[in-house]
Amino acid sequence: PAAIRRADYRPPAWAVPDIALDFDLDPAATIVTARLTVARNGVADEPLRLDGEALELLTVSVDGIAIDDWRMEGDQLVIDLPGDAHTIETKVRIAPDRNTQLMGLYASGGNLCTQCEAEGFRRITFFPDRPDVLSRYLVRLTADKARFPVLLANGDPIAAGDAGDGRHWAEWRDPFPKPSYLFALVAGDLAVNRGEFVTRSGRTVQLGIWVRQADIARTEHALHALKLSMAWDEQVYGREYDLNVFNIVAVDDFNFGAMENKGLNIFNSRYILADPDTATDYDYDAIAAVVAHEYFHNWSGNRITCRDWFQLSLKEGFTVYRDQGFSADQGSAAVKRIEDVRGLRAAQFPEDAGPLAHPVRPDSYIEISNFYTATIYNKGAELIRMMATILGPQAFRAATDLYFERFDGTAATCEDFVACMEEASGIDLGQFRRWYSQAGTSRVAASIAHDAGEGRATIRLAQHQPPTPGQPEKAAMVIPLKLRLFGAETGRALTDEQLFLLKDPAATIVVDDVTERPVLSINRGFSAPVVIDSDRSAADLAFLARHDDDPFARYEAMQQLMLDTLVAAAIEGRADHDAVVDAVADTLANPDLDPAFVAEAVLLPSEAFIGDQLAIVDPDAVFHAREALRRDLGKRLADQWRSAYAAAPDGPYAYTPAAKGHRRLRAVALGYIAASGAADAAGLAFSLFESADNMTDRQGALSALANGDAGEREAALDIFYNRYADNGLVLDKWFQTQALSSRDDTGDVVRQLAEHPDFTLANPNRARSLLGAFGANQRAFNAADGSGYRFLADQLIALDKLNPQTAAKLMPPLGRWRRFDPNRAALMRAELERIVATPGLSKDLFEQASKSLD
Ligand code: HT7
Ligand code: ZN
Repeated sequence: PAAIRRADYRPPAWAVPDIALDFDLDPAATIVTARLTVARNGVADEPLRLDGEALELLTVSVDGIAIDDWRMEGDQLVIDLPGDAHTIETKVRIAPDRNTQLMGLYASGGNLCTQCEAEGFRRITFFPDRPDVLSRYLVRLTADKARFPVLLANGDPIAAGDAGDGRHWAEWRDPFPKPSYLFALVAGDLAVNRGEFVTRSGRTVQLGIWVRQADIARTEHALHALKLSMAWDEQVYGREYDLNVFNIVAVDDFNFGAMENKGLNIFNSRYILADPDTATDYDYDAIAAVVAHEYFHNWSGNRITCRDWFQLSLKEGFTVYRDQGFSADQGSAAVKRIEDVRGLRAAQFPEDAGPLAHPVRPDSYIEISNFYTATIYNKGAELIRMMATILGPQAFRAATDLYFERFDGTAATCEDFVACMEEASGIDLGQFRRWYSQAGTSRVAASIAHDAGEGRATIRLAQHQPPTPGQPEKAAMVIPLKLRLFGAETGRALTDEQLFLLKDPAATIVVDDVTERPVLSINRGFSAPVVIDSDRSAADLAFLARHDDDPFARYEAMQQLMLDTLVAAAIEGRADHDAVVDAVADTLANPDLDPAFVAEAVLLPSEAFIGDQLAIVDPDAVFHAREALRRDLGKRLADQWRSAYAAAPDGPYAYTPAAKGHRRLRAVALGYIAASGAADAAGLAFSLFESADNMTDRQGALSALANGDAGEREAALDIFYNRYADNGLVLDKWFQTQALSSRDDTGDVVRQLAEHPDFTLANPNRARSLLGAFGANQRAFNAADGSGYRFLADQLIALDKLNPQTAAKLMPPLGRWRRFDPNRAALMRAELERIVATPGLSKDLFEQASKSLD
């Protein structure tokens, strides 16, 4: 398959100012009639080209007259048109119930719904399916009234009626011109939880969360989050909602988290449905974040969209930054930052260091669905955060105001966004633009020297840009680093916090009046998404873990201390745990710290992150080093873990920041008690499992049991399964918990679970719960005999036939062969070669697998 290049962008030859769509809905055979008004866009002689995929074309007419001199060029319907403005009508037949890719119009749980981003609209009707063609949509839906009593589309409802023969119809109009990827419809038997929001200018918006009747009681949290999001966007960004209705529909079969279709968001049900019995605190947080994210897209994505898919981070990076700000404002901003950085390191850093590394604004792709990545989303958000840091809050807000005002109603570029940042602040971001074009995670070497006689500290910084595929050489970046010095003897701050912009390959900062040995606190708040290589001793890291006033820097010092200890243990088998044990003990004993922060700070880095620090990953050595430290911490701090476990106040479940923090710390403490090998650990976990009134505690207990081999393990897994057998989202947790287990037999268990009657590749959540979790289980997946690789490749080949997007998203663990020993590397490569050689492979999986072999 051919690559599409950013440099080849050309404006569309034809505009489509208006489209009227008529759907005669039937799961087996839906007829779609599309009437497009088309207008030549300045370029003479260009025929009209309409994208289409898997469509059965029935008729074509131009200006009301049927024609047959159209032609197909690949997947494009090409029509030569004499004039500059015409009306084109096409009629096609599609089969939603055979659509297993879940792109275009498809069936889920007996209902019909759509997913059009990025290129799904072409699977519904012929259209210039590119984000820079903006149209006003008028949509008429007709369907069987008993089977599909609810008919929804974008915009506002304008009319509805009876169509006879047990059928009915509804019309919706969206007054805001939008690209085809934001089109949506839903037809189904759905119940609604309704609400209202009064905007700051006094308009009342009707809100609706649509789910199957049995789930209606689990929609309150999402509705509440939606109202909070609408108010937050008004207060923080001055953005008001613009239609009279805002609907959200939850579906069980969905390739992603959710979709921001104008006025009709469609969600994976896991990001809507919650009650204390079935959803963890993590789920509650994720629901609020995704509801906010999709809502915020109404401005950053819908009112201003992307010129082309290379600009995807324009909407996604900015919107992630916005949803991170929203979540930070709902609870502990420090804990939120820690969670976000942990997520970036788990998903984006490995991407940047591997064969699929790409810039935040890529230069080419084969299949755009493969570029909905942590780099576009999360690193993209870090770029916005760095600009906000460099500009300061007032100039940043002025810049976003300018951006929203200037580009409203248009399809814009990342460059347009950066230019607004520059114009509103007067700050030159010329060098900063490299963050958009250069892939890879920058590294900064940092050291500090102290001349006690002169009272002078000298900080030396040097940046390094590692090579990535297609980018062997790179230029220096501008790296915003927040710095502060602390006195090793007194523990007091020696300087204010300073923002230093590292622009050159190397720089020196001299600080005078430093009268005691300074300890360097650097990249505070994770001000830049880089790796800091510093030679700080264990004692200095422990010092910062105790004294730094920036909570992120404090957490970071603790993590670095743990990481240094674990890397030394994995490489040399040396196990000097004292500094870590002391620092964890101190943190647990500090009454001034928020339990939610403590829970994060005392958690060991993941096996994968430890592996990322090694030249060649030895999964068994990493696992054993980490387990040994966990056991030691569990044993040596036994009393403190027991106190932390018991400290959570009793009482019914409440979703408040304080209660969440206590539950988190309880789960972490339970993990350490279990790791210590205490005789009563399984009993403790089982009794929490049985007595808990909420899923957070219950799942925490189940995970602790799932890692061990006490008799309670099987009992808990059975009870859990039987209790939630008819709740797909909770069953996903049952599969996932077993696939993440640290037991020796996890590979076998996962292979058996793939044969379980409840396992299916047809549902993306279920596929991800087993295969995604297994791919993330470093030791189990990387079994030396290659059984994990073979299993995943078999599953991906089978999944590719049903749902190529989901298969391609689950492939990256197989592409990490360069990071492993020659034996594992050869086994992984053999599976990648087998995938690439599979007849009929999708371009989604082909792109991922072939690039991973290079
Ligand atoms: N903008 C949405 C992306 C999305 C998507 C992409 C590819 C295939 C299916 C998809 N469903 C949703 C989600 C978001 O970032 O808000
Ligand atoms: Zn998004």
